[in-house]
Amino acid sequence: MVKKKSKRKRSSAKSGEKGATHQTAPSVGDALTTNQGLPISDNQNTLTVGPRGPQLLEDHILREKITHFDHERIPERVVHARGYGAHGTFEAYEGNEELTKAAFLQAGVETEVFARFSTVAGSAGSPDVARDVRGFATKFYTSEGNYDLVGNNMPVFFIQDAIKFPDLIHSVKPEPDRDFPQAQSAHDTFWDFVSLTPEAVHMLMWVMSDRAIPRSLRMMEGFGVHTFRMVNAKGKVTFVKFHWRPKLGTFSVVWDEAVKINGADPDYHRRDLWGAIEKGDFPEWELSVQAFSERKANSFDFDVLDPTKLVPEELVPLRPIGRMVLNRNVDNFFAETEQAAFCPSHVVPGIDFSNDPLLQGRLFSYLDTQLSRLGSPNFHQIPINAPKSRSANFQRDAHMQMDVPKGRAAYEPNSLDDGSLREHPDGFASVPAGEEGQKLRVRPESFADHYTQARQFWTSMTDVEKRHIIGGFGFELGKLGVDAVRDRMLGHLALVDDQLVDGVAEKLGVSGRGTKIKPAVEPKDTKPSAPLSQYADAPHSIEGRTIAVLTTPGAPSRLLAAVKKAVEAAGADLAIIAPKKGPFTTSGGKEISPDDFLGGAPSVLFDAVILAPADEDDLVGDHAAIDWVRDAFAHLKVIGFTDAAHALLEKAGIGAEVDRDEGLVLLKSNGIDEFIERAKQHRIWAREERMGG
Ligand code: HDE
Repeated sequence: MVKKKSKRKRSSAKSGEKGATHQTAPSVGDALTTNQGLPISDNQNTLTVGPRGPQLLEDHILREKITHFDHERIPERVVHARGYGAHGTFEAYEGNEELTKAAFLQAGVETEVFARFSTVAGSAGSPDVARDVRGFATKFYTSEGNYDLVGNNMPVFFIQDAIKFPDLIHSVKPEPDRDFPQAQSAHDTFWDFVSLTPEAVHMLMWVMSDRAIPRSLRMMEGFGVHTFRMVNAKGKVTFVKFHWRPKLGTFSVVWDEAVKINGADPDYHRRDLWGAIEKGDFPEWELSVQAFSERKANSFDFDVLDPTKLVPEELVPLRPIGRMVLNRNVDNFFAETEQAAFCPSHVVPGIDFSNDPLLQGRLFSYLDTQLSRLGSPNFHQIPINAPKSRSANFQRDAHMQMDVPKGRAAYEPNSLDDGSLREHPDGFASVPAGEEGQKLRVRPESFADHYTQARQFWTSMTDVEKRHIIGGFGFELGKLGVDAVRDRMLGHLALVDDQLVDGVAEKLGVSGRGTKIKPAVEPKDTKPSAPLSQYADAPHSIEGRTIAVLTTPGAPSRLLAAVKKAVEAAGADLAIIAPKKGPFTTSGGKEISPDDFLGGAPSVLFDAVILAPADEDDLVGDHAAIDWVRDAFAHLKVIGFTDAAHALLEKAGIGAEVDRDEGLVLLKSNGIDEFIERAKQHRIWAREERMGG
């Protein structure tokens, strides 16, 4: 009796089984059913007239299955189509009550969250490491309703007014006559548009920097971009800018690596995020705000309502308000990540908007897009979008209504049913900001300086970052077919910095500084701002990274064990790569299975590498192995090697580098610690300079 009960419970908990508790056919216990609950006797064959005859329209089981399949896809997001998400928790720090009355930001409150990271331009199937802005959207399921912080990994944007957004996106998406290139801004229409839109120049500096090719979604910053308002219990209003800082630091891959990763593993970022969460290595970010009064904002020489400007941290430092840990992968990508609907208009009491014209446009756009993408104003009932707090009103009906509201009255006020559903004094109330003026279509003059902050970004970069920005512009402008567009763009860069424009012109092999552009406002020189640089003060760590050992059957077992211990102690993972995927025996006689094989796991997939062949003749005749080593070197990785790897280094053309490159570390008695220490530098930047990169 007891047994029977528990069996029933188990089967009704199976995923995909709807209404299992009502099933009354014990004889067909685990049977597949139609969507109507009809047990299916044959899921292999269509209903036909005789074994070789035509199919019958009557086959409602086939038709239901195929119809459902035919409608499986929903429209992908018009931007940010390629994305990956995970669940987690947000915990608020102490001391935020002075800033905001938002319940989820009060000391110690824990709130469930769902975060989705994305690229902007590519379609849902595009590669992860395309050069692009990354979306960083977080849904907080607070006790006062859902709050969505829908940001990016860069603190500014291309345009100042929402009315330009369709033009911007049409320019970056595949060109409409030929439908290419996919997931790339390296084409004429994008650069045509931005070169005619000087307000884009600051953002272009960010997009051509390494920020646009992150090492991992776990190693990206996030920004709310716009200025928002916070309101405390006494009604005091403060302007805020949101910042997410990753615990692992902000790191990127190098461009040639990005290009190759996209072929070797187009899912590089999602695999990395999913894998880290699966093994309990939970990604973490701290949320901070820059908080300032309207009076202070008026003292800045830029406008805080202009989304192409940031507030340098020297003017307003970051104030940490909480931290987010992502600790659970989705059970079903479509149901959760794909159907997640973020809207900047989803706010809670204590958080409000500013007049940033880009934000104001977004407040309209996201709700509208959900209606077209998810097909119904009831999208808030889909589990991933449903608030975890109470939600109750008299909105009714529409496509795919999941609720079954009771009662006779669907209006407020009413006295027939329970008429207690009324507005509440503690509910959301907009900041009573005084607004007055003429109706007009005009860009504020305070938005007119398009180059000062672009120049500040440039002067805040390390030499390495400057080199990479020049490389980014060089690559993209080099792809253009229309010289006039290229020259116009060079003209903008000339207003940012001479070294920048000369560096890009040199990459392109053109002389001069492009078409002369007259700025609306002459750019000013400002002090550099250290936090704008990724690498000026990067953490010294290999936490969350993967180190690969390339070895062969008969691999040195003691070395493998010591390396594994050291790598794991530093918070990283070790991957063993061998010529073939099958198991092999180490020098100690132990049978091990490699994590991957040479042809399937190029060195671009790893952060630092070790060459440890069993014998010095091993791998020297293997082109894949030689490419593996050459790429690791060219991508500035730290390379540990054993004596037996000398021949392989020679074959890869880097034997002579051993004496002058600090990233080539011989693994002898203390070599492993040295290897780990060097790998913590992320890359050997001096090598790039030496190689003229
Ligand atoms: Fe978005 N944006 N956006 N955007 N955006 C969308 O909404 C839009 C902008 C951002 O993971 C769309 O649900 C307009 C800035 C993220 O699901 C759409 C304007 C920032 C995501 C839309 C902007 C963002 C989106 C497409 C200019 C950084 C992905 C699908 C006024 C602060 C959210 C969707 C997710 C998605 C419109 C500019 C971030 C069409 C009109 C600035 C992270 O509604």
